[in-house]
Amino acid sequence: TLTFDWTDPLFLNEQLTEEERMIRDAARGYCESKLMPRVIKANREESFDRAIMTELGEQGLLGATVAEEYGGAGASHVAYGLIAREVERVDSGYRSAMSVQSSLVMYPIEAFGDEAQKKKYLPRLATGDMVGCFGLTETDGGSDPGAMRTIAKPVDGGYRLNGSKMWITNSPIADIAVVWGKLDGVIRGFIVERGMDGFATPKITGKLSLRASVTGEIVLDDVFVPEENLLPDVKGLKGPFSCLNKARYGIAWGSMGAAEFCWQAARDYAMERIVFGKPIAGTQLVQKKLADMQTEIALGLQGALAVGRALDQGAYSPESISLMKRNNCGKALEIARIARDIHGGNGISEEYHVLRHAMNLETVNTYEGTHDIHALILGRAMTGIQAFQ
Ligand code: TGC
Ligand code: FAD
Repeated sequence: TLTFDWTDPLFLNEQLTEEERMIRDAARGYCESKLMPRVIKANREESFDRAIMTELGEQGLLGATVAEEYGGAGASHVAYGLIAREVERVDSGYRSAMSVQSSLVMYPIEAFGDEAQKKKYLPRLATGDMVGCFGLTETDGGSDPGAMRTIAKPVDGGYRLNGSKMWITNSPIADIAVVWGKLDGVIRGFIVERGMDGFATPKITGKLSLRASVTGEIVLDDVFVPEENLLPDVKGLKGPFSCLNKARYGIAWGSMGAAEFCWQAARDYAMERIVFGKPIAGTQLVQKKLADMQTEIALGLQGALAVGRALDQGAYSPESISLMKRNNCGKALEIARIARDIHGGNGISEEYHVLRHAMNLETVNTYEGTHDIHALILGRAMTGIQAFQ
């Protein structure tokens, strides 16, 4: 018989397999003991500790769904989502570093690369020995990646790449970049390696969000990329969008991890904080806010689980992913802001973490397709009318 647990009101725990629970608990242990103690300093100093990638690799948290023969964990999409939730419970920036490596770098190499590329890159990406980044967005409008200007020209033995990418997670520390550019007008993926002439990755500073993650540009100044670094098995926007499906799905879980942290912190704070002679947790307004948080999180997690189970059965539905990415990011941001409010003045202090989460979630609500872009994807699927242009 199931008994009511306010932290898990819709019995998520019971719906997981034994293996998924083990992966979740191991991830939680690592995140609490190793990531949480570093996050305040990292956020304050706007710095990302490269060693985290190696640690994530040691813990088996990179490329969770990638096949074991290439160094991945061969785990379920649900397990991947549970990892994202635990990492983002600490910080969305740490989850970014993990999900870019797993969904946006390892996944396209596994899905669209040839055997030599898989053998060369995947095992080292899985251990965190190598860091990757994903270059799709450009300065002139990230929402419309089809308008990209990066081009590849065929030359003897390979291609010359010219262009630039903006807002690229991990680029300043990346050893390789999966870069999307147009070859004869068709979007193709290229694996660009650190050290190739003309490849530079300046760091973007002054971010007020996702400060514990390193973000940069990618500058491609006539970079020669050999033929063997072209991803052979995909053409068109389907390439980058297939990667985004995986990453957006992970974000649907991850954002709920950040929301859970904020909700439980708000609940604990409200229990302790005495105002007008009683705990604020004993006021109707605060209880309603906590109940709203609990409800949205429980529903958001169930939705993410449903999409994960579908992905594990091979069902492929980008619109379901858009629905959950949009909903969970929007709800998490709202929850973080209200948790900040419940903390009163203390809520603006780094010590309480809730405003850091709220600031991070501003990015999470924007990258991988903004809240409104996902509404347009859903609107198009419902009406058959494209409202982007
Ligand atoms: P559209 O005409 O809709 O489609 C063009 C072609 O792509 C195919 N396609 C998909 N394939 C697989 N999965 C999906 N989700 C797909 N969506 C579209 C489609 O079938 C078509 O194929 P074909 O063969 O018919 O040509 O394209 P559009 O240009 O009208 O696109 C509009 C829109 C808004 C849907 C799209 O551009 C969009 O999603 N914009 C948002 C861009 C975005 O999400 N950027 C993310 C950058 S990466 C990032 O933010 C990483 S942060 C990570 C971190 O730090 O954690
Ligand atoms: P724009 O496309 O200019 O959008 C601006 C506003 O206009 C938004 O509110 C949008 O919803 C709205 N809008 C746009 N079109 C329409 C329309 N047709 N109708 C109604 N409203 C519309 N990209 C990568 O490729 N790789 C990465 O690793 C990566 N990491 C990132 C890390 C950080 C910290 C950040 C901030 C961004 C990252 N991005 C990355 C880029 C991210 O995906 C883009 O910022 C995002 O897709 C939005 O693009 P944009 O910033 O150009 O905004």
